[in-house]
Amino acid sequence: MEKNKKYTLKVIIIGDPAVGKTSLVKKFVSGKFSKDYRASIGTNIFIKKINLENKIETTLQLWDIAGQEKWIKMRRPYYSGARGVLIVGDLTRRNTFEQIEKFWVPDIKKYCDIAPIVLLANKNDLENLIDEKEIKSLGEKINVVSIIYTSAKTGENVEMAFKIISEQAMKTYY
Ligand code: G3D
Ligand code: MG
Repeated sequence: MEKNKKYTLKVIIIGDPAVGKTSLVKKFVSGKFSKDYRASIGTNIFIKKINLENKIETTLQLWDIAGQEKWIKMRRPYYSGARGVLIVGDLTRRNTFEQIEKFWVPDIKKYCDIAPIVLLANKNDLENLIDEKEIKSLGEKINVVSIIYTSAKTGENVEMAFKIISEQAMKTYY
């Protein structure tokens, strides 16, 4: 960790279609973002400057899948170099949490094993159909650093979610 160096943190956001990945990213970067569409790998990359507690100038690079989540052919460049992973489930659809364990975590293990994971239980503004204990036990099983209930609609905990994954991602430099 060097004081004068500028850091770029690549953070990827994954999860089943329509869980709210793009909405969360857009809520967080609101207005100040520059968007970079990379058709070749089917992703949007959003950039935002952030201030972490250590005061080191840091650029957050958020990778969001643009298109069909499970289909993305270019998995390696998507995952490669990620220092943090946000996995999103939809509190109104149990299946989206089941898929985290069955599909998304094996993918992470394959391509970016060491990156810290934060689990987001999104759409907390709607009726919550999944028991808190189940989500907690999923989080323990897949070894997440944190579980956060969010709403991209109301903005609940959105800042906090990105702050936590950024702090965790920064630790991978230590
Ligand atoms: P994705 O990027 O994971 O595929 P999107 O998901 O961000 O495109 O969101 C899918 C739909 O869910 C969108 O609805 C979006 O507005 C809605 N959504 C996302 N997050 C929340 C949330 O926290 N609360 C509620 N109530 N809705 C949310 P539409 O109708 O535009 O397709
Ligand atoms: Mg999307």
